[in-house]
Amino acid sequence: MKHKRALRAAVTIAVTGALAAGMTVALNPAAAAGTTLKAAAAEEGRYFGAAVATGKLSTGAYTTILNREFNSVVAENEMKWDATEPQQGQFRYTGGDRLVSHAQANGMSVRGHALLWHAQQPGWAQGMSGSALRNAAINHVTKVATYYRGKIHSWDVVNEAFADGGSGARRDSNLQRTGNDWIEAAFRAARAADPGAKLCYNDYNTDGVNAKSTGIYNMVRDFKSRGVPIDCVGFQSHLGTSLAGDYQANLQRFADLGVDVQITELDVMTGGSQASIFGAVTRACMNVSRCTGITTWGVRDCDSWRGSDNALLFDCNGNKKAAYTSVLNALNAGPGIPTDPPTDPPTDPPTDPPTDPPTVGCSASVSLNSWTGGFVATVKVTAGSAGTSGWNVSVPLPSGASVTNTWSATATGSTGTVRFANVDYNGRLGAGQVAEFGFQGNGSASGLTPTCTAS
Ligand code: 9MR
Repeated sequence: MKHKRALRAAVTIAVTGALAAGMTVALNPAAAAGTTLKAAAAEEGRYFGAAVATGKLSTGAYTTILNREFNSVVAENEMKWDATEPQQGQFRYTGGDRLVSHAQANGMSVRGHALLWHAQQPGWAQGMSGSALRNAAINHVTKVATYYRGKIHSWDVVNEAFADGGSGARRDSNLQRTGNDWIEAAFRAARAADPGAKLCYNDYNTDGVNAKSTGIYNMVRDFKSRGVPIDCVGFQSHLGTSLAGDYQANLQRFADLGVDVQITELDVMTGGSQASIFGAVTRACMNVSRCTGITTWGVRDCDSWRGSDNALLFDCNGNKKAAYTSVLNALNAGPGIPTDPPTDPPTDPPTDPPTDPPTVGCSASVSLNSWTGGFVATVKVTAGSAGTSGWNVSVPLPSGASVTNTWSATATGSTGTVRFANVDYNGRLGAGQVAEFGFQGNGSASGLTPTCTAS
């Protein structure tokens, strides 16, 4: 992966500010592009998955695409509570087993979906309440997670437990009425049953920073602070004709809590923006190092629960749509924010004694990840020989571009020349030391030329 990143066709614009005049533009050669979704995702250490209705595994046209393009599967319905425990205490794993065997035979990982949910409960559970329901629910988690122990990459332990709208509160349900701690009880039971599986909370309408996603964010933060075992958050991403501008920032804030994030049920309303929305979601995942994979909720348009929305990457004849190409290109473009340390060649000290006076100040270089309508810039600040006690980086933005979000620096202004000052933990740098900050924006920001001033 490092090799690929080092070779990636990224344009790095390195501009020295106070250190020297001039600009270096380094263009790296392109790495071999993945020609399937799974190959392109794998080159970035991610999986690319599909929800599967196991009844379709015997349809050749369907399975051909599934096996060629995807390296992760999730059961569209077969591992849900009504399917796996149709009568209390009587478990049925036929559908789930069929999917697991297909996955194992074809080198695919399996997402488990879903241990507890207010919907698709068996009739016997729908009629229960109180401690009887709580005990039955936890028993269900234990039994199913134990049965599939060692075979599941990530489990949706709890699905859709938060309310829509502005409350940010839990959804009312028979499970919720057993007590607010039902979710953590489920996660603890799942961990005990299958310690190797990543344990996820999964929900929809969480495609940006909003009341619902913030309610979930607060729960995850609370779980992490109290040691409740949670490893990941699934963002279903059943999308319409537009995408929240802070989709990536929302993923990132969860990742910053110390959990992985996954796009778990992606599908997008058909229309002019379908391909670009698919691409933007994929780029967002690539740009968040803890975004470990993407799953589309079905394979071909006609397999989708959304029917006439034609919401997937393949048409009903199995042809690749424009949305497919958009996703593949975004996977091949890789992350805009490298997670590995920079691989710049070491600079050897000069053999002759330097004739110039020692350099002071600082320099700044930008690496840019752009897409239609937006960008993420990562800025590296390098201290000169005198070190810094603080720094300021000025970045003139092209007209139409604006900064919407900044990390590890404080921004003054959002359009025109934006000034970024160090925050308290990254201003003091020794000679040659590096600090990194970033910002995200709307519009196009190609050709940024930052200037660094040290104090
Ligand atoms: O795709 C699933 C469809 O076949 C079922 O009829 C439906 C029943 O609730 O569930 C669909 O999958 C849902 C998933 O389990 C949870 N998130 C929303 C999905 C689409 O409704």
